Amino acid sequence: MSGTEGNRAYGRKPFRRSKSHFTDRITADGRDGWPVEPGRYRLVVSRACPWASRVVISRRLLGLEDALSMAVTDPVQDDRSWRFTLDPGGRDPVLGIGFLSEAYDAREPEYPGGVSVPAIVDVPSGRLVTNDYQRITLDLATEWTALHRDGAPDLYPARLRDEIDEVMADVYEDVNNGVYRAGFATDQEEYAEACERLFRRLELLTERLGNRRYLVGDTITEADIRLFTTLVRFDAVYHGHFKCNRWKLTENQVLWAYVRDLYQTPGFGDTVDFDHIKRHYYQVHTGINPTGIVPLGPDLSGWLTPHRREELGGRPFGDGTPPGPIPEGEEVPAAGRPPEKGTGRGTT
Ligand SMILES: N[C@@H](CCC(=O)N[C@@H](CS)C(=O)NCC(=O)O)C(=O)O
Repeated sequence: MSGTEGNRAYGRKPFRRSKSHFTDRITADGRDGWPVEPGRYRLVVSRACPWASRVVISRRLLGLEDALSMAVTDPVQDDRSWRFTLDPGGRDPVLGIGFLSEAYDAREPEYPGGVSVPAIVDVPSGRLVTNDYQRITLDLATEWTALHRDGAPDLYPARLRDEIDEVMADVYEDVNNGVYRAGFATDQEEYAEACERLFRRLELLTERLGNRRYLVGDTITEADIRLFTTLVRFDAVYHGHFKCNRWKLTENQVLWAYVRDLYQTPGFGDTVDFDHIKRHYYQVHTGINPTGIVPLGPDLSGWLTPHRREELGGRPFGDGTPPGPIPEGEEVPAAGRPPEKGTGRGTT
């Protein structure tokens, strides 16, 4: 694929998110030909990407790190899209490829669509299985249960699914995708409409989260993961780069505390790389940031401050337990994390 999401979108047409093309599912019964199996598949992500980050968080919360290995791409694509330049020799050590597009081509030669993350690749054949970002996390929660860790939370409880789906649909339309519609708008009206809807929805979510710790029920669910991955990027990229600047998250007491609470919950913040996030958005979308300059701010030190959301009650993991430490080799480098107290490390 040539070009990138941002640059493709910077034309005369309104921003439209393309449908995921490969929608095979990896299931317990293997009905699409892809049974759940430990060690068989490789998850390919960019830590910059909010859709991929959902999967990174779910995989951690559910303790699937050993069962489903993970490849992290360079946050900055080139004209062949996502690449494994962070790995020795520029190749993913498990798949042996330099570009994610090779797995797409192995699945469908001359595949004409975009190469996107998250993607799951079948290791033995090197073929892409799915890039269906709306489905992958739901399947990790409901189809991969045999491989979940002891104490894994139920992220998509059957009795709450209708409510979770409803919340997620609004969050998707106005927030997850809303920031992109605002950022890649090509006329004033389109931008204003997306921006109005985004902030209207954020106000409604503020009301909802004012007296309850999580979006649905009293535990963390898929709905929180999906809202988190947009909110955690808000001040760093959406506020400036995408012009979603009616207010900053740090100016909204409720949402700022909500997102900090999640950030400080094992499995959330320990997957976030602010350095990858900023470099990807500001350097790749040259249509809306032609100089490619990456801003130095914002100051990240607030992410680790007390949030006091535990006073609202709630049981983050329900009857389960938090995940253990990040597996060796998957730690986010210091450049992508807020400065630890007393280190005097900078703001980026
Ligand atoms: N699969 C979806 C959603 C996933 C997605 O948009 N991922 C982005 C990164 S955040 C991506 O890989 N875009 C392709 C590109 O920028 O080249 C899509 O194609 O729109």
